[in-house]
Amino acid sequence: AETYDAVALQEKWRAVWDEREPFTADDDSPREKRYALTMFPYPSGDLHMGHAEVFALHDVVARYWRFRGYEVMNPIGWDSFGLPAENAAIRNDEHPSTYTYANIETQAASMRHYGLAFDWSRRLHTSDPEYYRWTQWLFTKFRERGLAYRKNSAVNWCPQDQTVLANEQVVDGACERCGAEVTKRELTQWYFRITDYAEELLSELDALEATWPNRVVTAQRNWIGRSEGAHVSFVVEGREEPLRVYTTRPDTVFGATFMVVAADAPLAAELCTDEQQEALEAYRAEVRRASDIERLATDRPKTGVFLGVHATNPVTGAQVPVWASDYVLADYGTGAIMAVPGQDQRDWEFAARFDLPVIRTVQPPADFEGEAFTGDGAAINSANDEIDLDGMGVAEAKAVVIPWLESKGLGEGTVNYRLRDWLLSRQRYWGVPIPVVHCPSCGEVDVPEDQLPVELPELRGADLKPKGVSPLAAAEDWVNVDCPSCGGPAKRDSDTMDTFVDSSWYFLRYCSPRYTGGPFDPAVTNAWMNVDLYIGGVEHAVLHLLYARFFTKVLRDMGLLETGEPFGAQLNQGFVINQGKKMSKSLGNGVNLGAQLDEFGVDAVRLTLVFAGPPEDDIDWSEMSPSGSLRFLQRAWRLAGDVTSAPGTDPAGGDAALRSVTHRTVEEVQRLVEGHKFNVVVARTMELVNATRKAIDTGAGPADPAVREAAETVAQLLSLVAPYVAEEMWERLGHEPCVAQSTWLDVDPALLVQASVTAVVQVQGKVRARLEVSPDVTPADLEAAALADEGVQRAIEGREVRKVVVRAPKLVNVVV
Ligand code: ANZ
Ligand code: ZN
Repeated sequence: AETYDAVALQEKWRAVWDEREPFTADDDSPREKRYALTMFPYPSGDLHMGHAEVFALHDVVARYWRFRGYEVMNPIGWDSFGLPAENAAIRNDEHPSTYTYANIETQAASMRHYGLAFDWSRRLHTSDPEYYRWTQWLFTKFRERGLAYRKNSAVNWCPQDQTVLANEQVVDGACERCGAEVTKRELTQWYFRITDYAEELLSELDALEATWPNRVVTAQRNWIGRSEGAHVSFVVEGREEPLRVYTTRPDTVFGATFMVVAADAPLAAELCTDEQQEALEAYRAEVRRASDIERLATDRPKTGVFLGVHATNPVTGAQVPVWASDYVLADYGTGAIMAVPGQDQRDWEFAARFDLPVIRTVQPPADFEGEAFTGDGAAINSANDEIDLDGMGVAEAKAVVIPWLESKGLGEGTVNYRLRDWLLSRQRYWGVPIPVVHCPSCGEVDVPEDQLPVELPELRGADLKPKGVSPLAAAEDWVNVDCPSCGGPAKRDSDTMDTFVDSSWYFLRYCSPRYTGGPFDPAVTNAWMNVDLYIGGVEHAVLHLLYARFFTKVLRDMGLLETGEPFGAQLNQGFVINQGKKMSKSLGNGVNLGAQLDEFGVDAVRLTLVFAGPPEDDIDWSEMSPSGSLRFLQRAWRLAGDVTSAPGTDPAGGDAALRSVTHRTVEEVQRLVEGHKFNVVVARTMELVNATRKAIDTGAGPADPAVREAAETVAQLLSLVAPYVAEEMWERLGHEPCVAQSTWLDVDPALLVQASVTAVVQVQGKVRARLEVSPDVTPADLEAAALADEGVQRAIEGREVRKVVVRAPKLVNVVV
């Protein structure tokens, strides 16, 4: 059979696309706008199979919307600052900028080769000064609004990358990027006050439930971690100010037999008696040496030190000792707890270790054999002269005790969030300089707007290896400046920003990428936003997606954006794996994308990835058949060569059965794409190819206008996944390029009704005829048609018909 040359096709059509740029979005178009966004890549190396998958899936949607008549913006850019690129550059003994921009060019060329429907006119790189100028501007605006501030505290420190990390970047006590165990350091750092938006970030997740993956919504809810409880005040001997604690279980206050303060909080030293200061200091030194992994390990024995003071339990009047320990966190709640060992396992273990009393305040079930009982049950030991909780369940006891504490001035109901402020300073070179000058007389001074960007100095030849202090601090010429306020000698802030700051607003910049009056043109951006579909990896469920939502809300409050939620719908693709395992260097099971493309062609690889299964599922490449995909594409392509009617032929009057298949396919594809069932779109396209082939070979014939209609539809459907061969088919069918800009078939509702079904007629259990009948044929009509059939008459051979069983419209059974 006739075949095409995939490589030759690719070269031919890439030249046409490069010249025509068919996917440039028009801001002023009267059409309804749709914004398709794929997470922009880090420029570390060339594209890999994972990129190939996500871009192939994403392209289906972008191209489909275009067919549906929307003005589609489908931009691309690079998240080009940051640790991965910087680390790779240092390993290769290159300047990060050389390495980064070379990789960007490689990836851009691969994307073009891969035939993606990107709008190249909107391309951006976050490491370009004209981009990060606005990242700096945003930082300054956040500072004006009190949303960026500097504070000293114990922070997460990656000893490998020699930089601080945000809480979001610490995964199970290890650095999200390099896997090293994270330790603590006391440092003065910049923070974004994301906690101001905790409630809104949480409550607006409800509306996203319908269109966001469940696991992302859940991960964000857990990360924000809202809990309801109370603040309770304990009087401390010899101290005017009470010790306040945050508790989610104020109902257990009768069982509070000791108190624990975070060892690394200043409060611990404040409360500590002179005699105990030395012991406290020794303990704090020990705590600082431990990593978070050790600190959080549940099987680790509890440690702590007595502070030498007692507090009064406000409901029992008992004198309870105050301790310091590292199992209480300095930056959560008030940094101090009332310990209730009867109901809290951590407190139980602490009490056991230091021999402190336990009073149960919830009755465990008779068969309970554990230590602390954390379940629901009747309150016990929980009464004094004024209040009696005994017998109440947890919820009821809470509802009674909170107003009582409030009426006595002993506490108040409150809401708490696990979410912490976002630590954004990084002690690394390859990032956005923080636009602040430190002046001995004026303090922290913003670099004025007209002096932005503060450009990152090149420092060619300098040692950029991480040393715990940003390499910028050693760049004397750069770091020493005149104070923008008083003109005196001052120093630039030498830290750079977390890369996640760069990616928190890039989707806004895409809307007006060359705008010079601000980070984006509000009018244009508001016309494009929200992003209608955001496709990317689930690893960003908390970090990037939470930060981007935060930025969007702040920009809305600044009056620059109308929307407070950036991403309408979201899809997380699965992984491409090999032989059941994640691809990795150590396993040697990596699949090289370039080699696959060379062997099977772009179209076949893309089709394979989309057809593999639901987009959320992992794809095991070893189970895929790109050569099978290529054979199918050849089959589809041959249809175009067989059609003999002229382009523009009116399909009305063509073969009704084939037309019905074509129209039903197009109608169903609408629902399939919107429902992200891209693999089924491919399956339906395959069915349409089969139906068309059958019509050409054994049915209406190649001249029938319905055959042209079907073949043209195949070309359009295929262009969603296999753009090169689709373009070639379109040309062979006598059309001008590009198929992606052609008009999608207008579905005729009259053709959606199935025109006919096949009824099988059996005589004595043997099939003797197949009749094409209307789906609504009456049993009587079907029986008459069956008995009138020649083949059936021959089988009856004049014998007497004893019985006719009719199951309209599919089956007739004749018994003689
Ligand atoms: C007494 C109590 C009794 C508690 C009980 C729990 C069970 P969430 O739900 O995460 O908000 N806590 C408060 N501040 C803390 C801190 N800085 N570091 C470590 N633990 C802290 O957890 C709130 C509960 O965690 C609080 O309620 C407190 O212990 C503890 F049967 O208070 B609870
Ligand atoms: Zn000054």
